[in-house]
Amino acid sequence: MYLDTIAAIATAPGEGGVGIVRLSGPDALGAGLAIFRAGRTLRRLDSGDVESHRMLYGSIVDPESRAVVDEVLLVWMQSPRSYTREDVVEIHCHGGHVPVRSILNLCLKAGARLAEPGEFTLRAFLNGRIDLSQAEAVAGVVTAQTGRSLDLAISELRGRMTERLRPARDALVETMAFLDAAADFPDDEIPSLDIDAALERVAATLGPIVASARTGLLYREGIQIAIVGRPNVGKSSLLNALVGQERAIVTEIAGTTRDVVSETINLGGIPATLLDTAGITETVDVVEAIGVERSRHALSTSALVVVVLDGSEPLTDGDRQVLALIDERLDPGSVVCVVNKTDQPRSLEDELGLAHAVPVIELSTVSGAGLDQLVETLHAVAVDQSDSASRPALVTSRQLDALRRADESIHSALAAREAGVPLDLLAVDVRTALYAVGEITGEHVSEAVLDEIFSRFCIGK
Ligand SMILES: Nc1nc2c(ncn2[C@@H]2O[C@H](COP(=O)(O)OP(=O)(O)OP(=O)(O)O)[C@@H](O)[C@H]2O)c(=O)[nH]1
Ligand SMILES: [Mg+2]
Repeated sequence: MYLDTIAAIATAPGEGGVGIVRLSGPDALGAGLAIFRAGRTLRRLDSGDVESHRMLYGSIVDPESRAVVDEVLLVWMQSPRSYTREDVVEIHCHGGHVPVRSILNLCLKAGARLAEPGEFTLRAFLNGRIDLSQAEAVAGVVTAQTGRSLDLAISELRGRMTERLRPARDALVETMAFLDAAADFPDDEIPSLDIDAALERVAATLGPIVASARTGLLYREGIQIAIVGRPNVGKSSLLNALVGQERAIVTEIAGTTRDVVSETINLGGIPATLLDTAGITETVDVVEAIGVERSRHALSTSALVVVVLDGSEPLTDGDRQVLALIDERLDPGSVVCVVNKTDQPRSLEDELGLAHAVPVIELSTVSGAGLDQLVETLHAVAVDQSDSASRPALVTSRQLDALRRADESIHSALAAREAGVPLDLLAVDVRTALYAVGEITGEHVSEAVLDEIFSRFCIGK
């Protein structure tokens, strides 16, 4: 347990119905009571007067000036039955910048120290109340961008990932123990272990988790989708139609969009960042040329690309250039083709001459026909890309990285078994896998990684 007591504003900045100042540590109650006066008579309380997990009505009073700062509710949550497992005091005051700030200042004067970002959650982790994947899920709950992300974050908060990893972890620990014993006491009789079966068990547990983690990452961190095409095909109109407001400028002049315009939408629960780009064309205009360069960059860095064609005109050289770019640099699973302006008579050829089959959606940004189908297709392609039909597991990229390493090490161990590699060499892979699994649950994790994780939290969480 830590010896100092921390304090922070737990609610979001700005005005709200209530604001909460939170204290955690051995002196949380002492500091809280130093500035709290109970009831309408402003009676000073001793710690003996206070019951855990019970709301008290009263006021916060500045001990120096005796001025009443705000009318509040105070609750003490006695260790270990609290968020951090330490003594926690929460002061619920009127929401608004001034009361919460003043109360926080009084807490600091009463002996508490301002909390670092994520420090409450860090203490919950270090005191063993939650594991690391749960701590990261707290950040996921706080920063969830769609309702679906929030659902996933909450189930992760209940410790689903650690639970799912347990069979793999147990089998790895068992195998490691066996390998260590075999190395240390080569001549002794040690209980034998079916190593292959144990390794298979690990692989069978990790495989589906890695797959569902990829989908989870999609729901949590979202996907970037570039809208590309030659000038004037209706890229900006498409962005506006998908966003539902006039975000980008639309005119009948080719070359209207000069810079990348981005906007995030909720794509069936996936936070999707749409990039409207400048029409790709050969140009001598300096500004336009920079815009085209940015379009190419967006095209190459986005996970998904929507190529827009104008259905009311035959294919132009400009279209062919764009289609060639698509053909050369992206895997076919990441492209959706849009034939726009279906409210006009069709002049575009049926045969687009793409090297790979890609979904083609006909729509009109003017009438709105076909837009729903595009949204469905984009969602399906995005999920398909992460190649998992199972329920997504919410992970951070750090966790996904550790999962992948564990998975790779196990497959390398299985291959080594098949090749008849000696047992002591196998230990390297097994240890790597065990370590990687421990990085997710927080059993093996360096101080630097912890700092990195918790610094991403807001103060007060
Ligand atoms: N009839 C019809 N016109 C459309 C449709 N979508 C866009 N347009 C028109 O096509 C023209 C170009 O639209 P934009 O959205 O600016 O095209 P863009 O691809 O962003 O063009 P640049 O920014 O120049 O590359 C405008 O006059 C739009 O009104 C559609 O579905 N039907
Ligand atoms: Mg445009």
